[in-house]
Amino acid sequence: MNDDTLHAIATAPDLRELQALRVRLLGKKGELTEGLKSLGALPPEERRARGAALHERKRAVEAALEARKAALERAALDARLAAERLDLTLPGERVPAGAHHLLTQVTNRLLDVFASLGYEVVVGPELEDDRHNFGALNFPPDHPARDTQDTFWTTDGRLLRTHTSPMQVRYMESHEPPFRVVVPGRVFRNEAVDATHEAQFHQLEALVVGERITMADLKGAITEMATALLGSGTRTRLLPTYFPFVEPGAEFAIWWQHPKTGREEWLELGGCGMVHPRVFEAVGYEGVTGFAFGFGIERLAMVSYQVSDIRDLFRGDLRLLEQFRGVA
Ligand code: FA5
Repeated sequence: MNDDTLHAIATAPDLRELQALRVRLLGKKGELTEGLKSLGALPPEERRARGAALHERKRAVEAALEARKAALERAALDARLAAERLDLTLPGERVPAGAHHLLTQVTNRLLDVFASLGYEVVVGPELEDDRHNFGALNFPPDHPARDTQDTFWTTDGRLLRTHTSPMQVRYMESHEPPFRVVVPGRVFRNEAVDATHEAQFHQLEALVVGERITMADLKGAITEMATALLGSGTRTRLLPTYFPFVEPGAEFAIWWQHPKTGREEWLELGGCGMVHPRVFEAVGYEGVTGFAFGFGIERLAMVSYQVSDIRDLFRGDLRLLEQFRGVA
């Protein structure tokens, strides 16, 4: 045995090799064990010297084995600690949270405004019948006003509502005045789709009925809404126009300063007017007056947030959705 043995121990690559060396040297039939066993056969003077040398050698081998074992175990532990290293200073993984669509945000903002003005929020069916969408709203059969609101029909004669106004009729059929209600919802039209027209979009409708409700109340309600949205001093404008279910009828606009361009301009929002006597007749109301107005939510959202193409609102493109997280 020579220092090659100690070198082999000191450089054993792993615990298995080290154990093999231990067996080869110190096992039952190991080199050193055999050497010690054979001492008995030696003459006494030689035995002492040889015995001392062998024991010395055995201690050296044992110490070398222990040292290498400790080194290999420490290296294994270090490798494991390095592999399992946990950096508690790293930022956590972000769980992406959803957000409301821009249209939902704008709608909720509007509903908050109307709730604060004392309006009840009601919703109605998107699949309507001719009577509620047209007939009771004073669109006679084959009247050209129907052409402005072409829509999709089911084979049983029902249709996808073209505006939220049918909820005026539904609400009045099942409630007694006085009341103020506001109706958000999706509507449909058979339109040639372009940057400002979709085949489905959203409207918000308001209806107020009671004794001696006047056009001044209508103008006041629109101004109150505009003020709540845009601040005090906001001006509103009504321009006469025709809708079969109101008389007089008007389109309304808000004078506002555009939030991005800073330009002051009229923002045309929708239609309004005093509820037509024929509509009251259709629902069996007498001795009351009322006003209604309705407008496109996409239009308000697009102008407010500079969305130039209405189709972008419905594409589900994350770039747009993320841009308008929590804005309204
Ligand atoms: C109506 O729908 C009436 N029901 C409004 C009304 C209510 C009048 C109560 C009187 C009393 P109009 O068809 O103009 O009116 O549509 C109202 C608004 O919906 C428009 O000003 C516009 O902002 C929006 N709109 C209409 N067509 C589309 C479309 N294809 N895509 C997106 N928005 C539209």
